[in-house]
Amino acid sequence: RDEPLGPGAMILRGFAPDPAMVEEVAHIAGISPFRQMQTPGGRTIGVEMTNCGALGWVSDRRGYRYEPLDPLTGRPWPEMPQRFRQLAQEAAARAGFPDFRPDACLVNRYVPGVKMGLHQDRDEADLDAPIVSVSLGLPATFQFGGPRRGDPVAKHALTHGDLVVWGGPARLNWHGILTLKPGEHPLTGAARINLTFRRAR
Ligand code: MD5
Ligand code: FE
Repeated sequence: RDEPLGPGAMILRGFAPDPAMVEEVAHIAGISPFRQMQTPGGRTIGVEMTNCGALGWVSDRRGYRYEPLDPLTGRPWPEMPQRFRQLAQEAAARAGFPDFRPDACLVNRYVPGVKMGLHQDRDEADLDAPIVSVSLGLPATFQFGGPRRGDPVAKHALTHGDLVVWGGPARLNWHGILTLKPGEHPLTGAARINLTFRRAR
């Protein structure tokens, strides 16, 4: 089930299919609701986002950054569930990154028609730490490029329970998610949820 994507990147297919994952997300969203954020340029991000853990990724007119408080509630982000932390650590170790201690988990919610354009994840202080991503609910097509913006991109399907680890030479690769197609999933309804575990500082 381990499927190398390239140097530093590996898909662990069906690694996290437990319905409890989706229940944890509902609990998190009950404390810090999903919301659409603004870009520094004043556009609205289509993907709805929330976070759990000590730090959460936020975007607004002032820029992209990690914050200890949810700007919507003024309170700390919900705690990172123990099973999330453990899963991310286990997957990272399996992909060759022992001792991964995520302090941030960005939770993305895609509904049909929503996409995430090609970008790099470089707001984290420690780029030696990998990013672990978990896909739940509806399937999506993931675009995986190289370290330069114009590098060719490969496409990979990510379905419920798939986990991906990105680190080392793949850590700054360009990537995105194509427009989500309509559908219904028994656990998430008409949505795809993606968790990304990060070491932000
Ligand atoms: C998603 N999320 O499915 C994706 C999965 C994000 C984001 O891109 O920033 O929230 S994470 C994919 C990822 C992370 C770090 C590096 C690479 C891919 N990569 O090198 O391709 O919502
Ligand atoms: Fe990303």
